[in-house]
Amino acid sequence: MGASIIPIAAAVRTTCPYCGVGCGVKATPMADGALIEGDPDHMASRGRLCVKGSALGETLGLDGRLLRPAIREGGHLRDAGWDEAIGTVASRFAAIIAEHGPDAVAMYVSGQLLTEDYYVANKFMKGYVGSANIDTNSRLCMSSSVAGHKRAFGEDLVPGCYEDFELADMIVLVGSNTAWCHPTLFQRITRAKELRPSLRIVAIDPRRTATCELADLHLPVKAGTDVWLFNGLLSYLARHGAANEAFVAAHTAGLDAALLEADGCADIDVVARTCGIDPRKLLEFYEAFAATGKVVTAFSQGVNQSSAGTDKVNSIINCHLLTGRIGQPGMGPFSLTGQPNAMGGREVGGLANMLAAHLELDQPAHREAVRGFWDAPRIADKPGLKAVDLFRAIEAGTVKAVWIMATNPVVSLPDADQVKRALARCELVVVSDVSGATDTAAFGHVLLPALGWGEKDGTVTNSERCISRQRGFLPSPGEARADWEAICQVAQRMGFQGFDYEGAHEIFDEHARLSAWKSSEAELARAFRLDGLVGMGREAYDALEPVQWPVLRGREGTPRLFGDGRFSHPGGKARFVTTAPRAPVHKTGGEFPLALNTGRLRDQWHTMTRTGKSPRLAGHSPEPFVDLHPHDALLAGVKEGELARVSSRWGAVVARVAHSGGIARGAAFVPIHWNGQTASDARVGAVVNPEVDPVSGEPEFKHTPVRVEPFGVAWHGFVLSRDELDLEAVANWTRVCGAGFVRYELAGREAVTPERARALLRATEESEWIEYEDKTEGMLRCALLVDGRLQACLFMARRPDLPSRAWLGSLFAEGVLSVKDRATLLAGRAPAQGADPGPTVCSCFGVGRNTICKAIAEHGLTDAAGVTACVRAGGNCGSCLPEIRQLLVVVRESLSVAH
Ligand SMILES: Nc1nc2c(c(=O)[nH]1)N[C@H]1C(S)=C(S)[C@@H](COP(=O)(O)OP(=O)(O)OC[C@H]3O[C@@H](n4cnc5c(=O)[nH]c(N)nc54)[C@H](O)[C@@H]3O)O[C@H]1N2
Ligand SMILES: Nc1nc2c(c(=O)[nH]1)N[C@H]1C(S)=C(S)[C@@H](COP(=O)(O)OP(=O)(O)OC[C@H]3O[C@@H](n4cnc5c(=O)[nH]c(N)nc54)[C@H](O)[C@@H]3O)O[C@H]1N2
Ligand code: SF4
Ligand SMILES: [Mo]
Repeated sequence: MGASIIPIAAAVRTTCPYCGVGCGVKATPMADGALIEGDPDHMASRGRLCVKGSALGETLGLDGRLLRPAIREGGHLRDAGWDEAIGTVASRFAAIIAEHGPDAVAMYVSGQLLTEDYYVANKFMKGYVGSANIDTNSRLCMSSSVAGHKRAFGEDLVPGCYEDFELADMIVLVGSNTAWCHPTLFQRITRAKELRPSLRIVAIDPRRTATCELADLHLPVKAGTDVWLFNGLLSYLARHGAANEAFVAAHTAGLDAALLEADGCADIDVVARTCGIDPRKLLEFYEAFAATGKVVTAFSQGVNQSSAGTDKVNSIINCHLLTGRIGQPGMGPFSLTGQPNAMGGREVGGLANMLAAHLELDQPAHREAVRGFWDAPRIADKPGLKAVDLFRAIEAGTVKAVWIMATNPVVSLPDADQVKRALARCELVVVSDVSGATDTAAFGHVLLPALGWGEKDGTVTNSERCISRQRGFLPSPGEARADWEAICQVAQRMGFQGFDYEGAHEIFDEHARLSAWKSSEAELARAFRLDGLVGMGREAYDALEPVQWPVLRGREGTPRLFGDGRFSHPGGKARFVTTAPRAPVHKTGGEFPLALNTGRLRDQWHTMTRTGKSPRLAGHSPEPFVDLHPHDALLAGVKEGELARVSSRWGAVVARVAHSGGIARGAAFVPIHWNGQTASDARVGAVVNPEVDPVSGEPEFKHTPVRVEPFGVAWHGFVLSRDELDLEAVANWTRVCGAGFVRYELAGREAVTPERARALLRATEESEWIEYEDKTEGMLRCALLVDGRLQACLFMARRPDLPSRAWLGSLFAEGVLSVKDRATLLAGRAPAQGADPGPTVCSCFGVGRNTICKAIAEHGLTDAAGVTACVRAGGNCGSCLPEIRQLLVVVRESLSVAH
């Protein structure tokens, strides 16, 4: 979609750069972009793409891209050549290391790097600089699962594969909004349930999310209480004859202690009360789990991002070990990875407490093996600083230089204002990014332009251990280079050997060889092995088909692990981990009565540097919001549709109050995507507490005590404008892109006069200005036309009930406005306009909520297929189908009330 129809080159098979499902993409370069389709031959997705994947073509433009290296001097950035930029990084790193030792420098990298980038970053830091001060945003994401797997299995291994979701008789989704965050996998689950309605789905999430629409049972667990719930389950299973005694005896250790602890949760009523769940529903879940052999328990950030995250993971795995439900088709614990290459990062040892190729930093034999393989001058011999501690050390001045690559910590770390303070103090901040204007780049002393998706080449590994190629299909823009090249050049300039690769294929080959290195020695045995991928030249690498590791012989992959009951701990047994339940560290109450939960929206990716470029994606949730229970809103004195300030001990944001109906009393939810570039006050990381899990170091992103209060303003408004505007002087703004315009939502205290409006919209003598002002109503509406075309318009009023942005937005696609359109421009409605379509539900076809509800009511539609047939919504990528199902319920309920 979006591109012209004449291909200029053959289609290239690649992998989506967003979530850990790792869908295959077929990209056909076009004169003005690329045609993006699903790859029917990719095992992870079989042709499916969600709305973010299908909108990739809209994100490839070069606007906003960082295209040449830059160096900050006297507070100002100036262009620099690569040679100078590399020289600066290398010499300053070397000088700091010489004076203060290797631990005075650090890298902070990302699960969005390719495996090859990640591999050299890790080799550079741990083998050559000689410090393990390299951590990654996976610390914020998967580290609790990594730690949980290691404790249970002896190695960081995800046992199952996506097919298991189709083979299961029950799928338990814990702390995972799968419908929005792993959409094509969710579609596979949906399809499996359509074919086999007996497939039971349980969702365990404090919010009623779109995922819950598919669930037979939703347990609205109180945030942070999952360990009680799963300890209760373990105890129930043991007491009701559900244990697989033969499996437990032959293949596990540690049950007695774990069970002794779990028996503390034997009373279902007590657990139900602690977790805030109806005891009958809890029992229903326990009974179903006990009675069903094929169970997959999939979990994500509601589990990982907790000060008890690692225990949550192990409390889940314990239940699978007790029942022996692991390693066989249709069953097992399943950690859903977030980023496209979260898994690849774990393979190369991107975390500060790992080595490489699943070898351990704290084992001298492992260290010596890796050092020997790299022929490195030294090897880090103690764990480095984990993300949150790393930025504390930067603020304290013990770490003096940091190289940040493919992540935006000023937005995504907890206590994010602390990150600003740290970077402002740091002697040398190097930022490698595709985007020039990020909150983090604003602190960079050296900016290095990276090749982005569609330009770079390498591999990624998805949630089911499937390694697949990302292939370039676009020319390298400006002077951008692959991240691995930038690292290798700095390494070489610092005099390090072993960084002269011909291409990504050589790095991959080294990575594969390291996985096999000395693996026959008992002390160095590990399951992560790529022996079969060793020795691929460029051609074979370029042709590599998706394959699941371990790859031992030939190109044969391994869909499942542990089928033989052998685990990676010495002795081959899995371990039960004793998990004592504990509540989140910071309690709600007093000044901060609500528990703030943060997470994702369907159509945005993290800090929006890429999805933010797509008008199609912007329509679904155009503004930051705080979702509250109406009762809490009442207590806080805030109203739906108005602005509220959400504050904690650490910081504050401003967001519009919403009542999704899916949130419990005592809780609040704010999405994570807005940042300093897209809103004046909506960087929610600033509010989030910096508490971490003691084992994994993963932050408690899902639970911060907050207060909500009215954010008083004198007026609300919006501006649509072809050009970006400077609205900083206005009290509060947020921004999204539209098709041919930028949309600003505004609110302020000081009234805007028509003169001020003219200045804000940049009216000139030549342009045409129309305005309507009603001072008694506090209303101002104006439009700026240039050569008869709409250039910008501004609408403001005392209350936030302003005209729909949809019709006004559509005028930017027009040339000279018709007389009729001009006449009703300031009414904000089309001359003969039907109803307002409402907020976008189906982003592919731009179908709004009101249109869908109307169709359901008028045509008596009863299922999503009927809605698609009637108004097209849901007919392309299917990402909106869960919401369409929600609307079917809502409309039917309202109709039955009416009758
Ligand atoms: N659209 C979209 N998709 C994405 C991403 C994106 O930015 N946008 N990012 C990707 C990445 S990196 C990641 S890590 C994944 C994350 O994928 P998910 O983990 O599915 O997403 P989140 O919205 O962070 O949180 C999941 C759910 O956990 C619930 N939760 C909160 N606290 C608790 C708790 O104590 N217990 C339980 N059981 N649940 C709780 C929240 O209410 C939320 O609905 O998504 C990936 N996919
Ligand atoms: N409050 C709260 N905070 C959270 C979370 C939460 O649930 N709640 N979730 C956490 C999780 S799970 C995650 S994964 C993080 C994500 O947080 P971040 O990693 O900070 O988010 P992104 O916006 O994905 O940042 C990626 C950056 O890399 C750039 N980039 C893209 N491609 C490339 C490339 O090829 N090379 C280089 N060098 N740069 C590139 C992008 O422009 C962007 O600036 O957020 C975490 N923060
Ligand atoms: S589900 Fe969507 S975001 Fe995730 S990999 Fe597939 S297309 Fe990309
Ligand atoms: Mo993540």
